[in-house]
Amino acid sequence: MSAVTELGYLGLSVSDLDAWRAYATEVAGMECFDEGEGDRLYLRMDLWHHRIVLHGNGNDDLAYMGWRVAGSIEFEEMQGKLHAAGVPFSVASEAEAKERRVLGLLKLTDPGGNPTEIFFGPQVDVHKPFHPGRPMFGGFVTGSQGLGHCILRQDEDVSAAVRFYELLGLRGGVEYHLELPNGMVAKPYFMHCNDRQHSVAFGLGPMEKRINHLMFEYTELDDLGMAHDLVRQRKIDVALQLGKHANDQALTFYCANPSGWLWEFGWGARVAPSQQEYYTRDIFGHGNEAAGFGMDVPLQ
Ligand code: MBD
Ligand code: FE
Repeated sequence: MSAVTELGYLGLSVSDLDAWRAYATEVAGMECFDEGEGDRLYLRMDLWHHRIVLHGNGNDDLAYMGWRVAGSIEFEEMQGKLHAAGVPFSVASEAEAKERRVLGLLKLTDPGGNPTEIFFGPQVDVHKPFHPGRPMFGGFVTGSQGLGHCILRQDEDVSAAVRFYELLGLRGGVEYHLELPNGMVAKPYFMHCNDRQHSVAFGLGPMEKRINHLMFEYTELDDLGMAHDLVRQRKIDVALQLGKHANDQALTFYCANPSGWLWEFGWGARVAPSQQEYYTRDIFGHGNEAAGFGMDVPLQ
């Protein structure tokens, strides 16, 4: 049965392309380039043509996310699965696929209203070494684990989102019970499709934007440390301080990006365990700092 294999790319709508270029390169260390289109910048994290497109059209939110399937056979099978489940989708034109730098593409919407794409055959520029936007000790963890993970808005119906992502081929479950000050218990839901412990999660509560955060991971601890120094020097808002998550056991911190939502900078995640567990807090750290980013959950 066809299943997605990785979170392959993201499109972000942004209002300040210059601020984004500086943040993505000088702080995060991604490679940034444009191809003269005038309305967008590309961010590179490995040998792919890009992993992130910054569209300068002003929404400051997630524009779309791209889930990969292995090849054309799996792409056909996925269409059959979606059709049988009664999930509406449209197969993109050749021009649209070319715009995304993929061989085939379909578009649909997840139950939270998040624009979702399923593709195969990304353009990989193996002739063009990854050139980080600032000096880096290593690179980004991508490969078969995709570019990272996202926490998405699914405020209407988390179970509908679970069914949707299960249909795409992800698996997962509730991994935390977090007691909130108001006596309620948050039960966030984490889903994976490869060794990355989770590629998508939801159920942290109501969200203003489609996306709460994007997490990406450095191969070297020193690159996370350097990013942390740069974030502190530039006085960028830190929503969650350095800490280690119980589920993926990555050392991470969360800071504001120029669109006012969060990037989670990480290092050292473990691979997904094969059986479900749940936790009541993180291992250490992740103390709340800057408020207003939808991350006021008690992980300590
Ligand atoms: C994560 O990556 C995360 O963002 C939260 C809130 C909890 C566990 C792992
Ligand atoms: Fe996260």
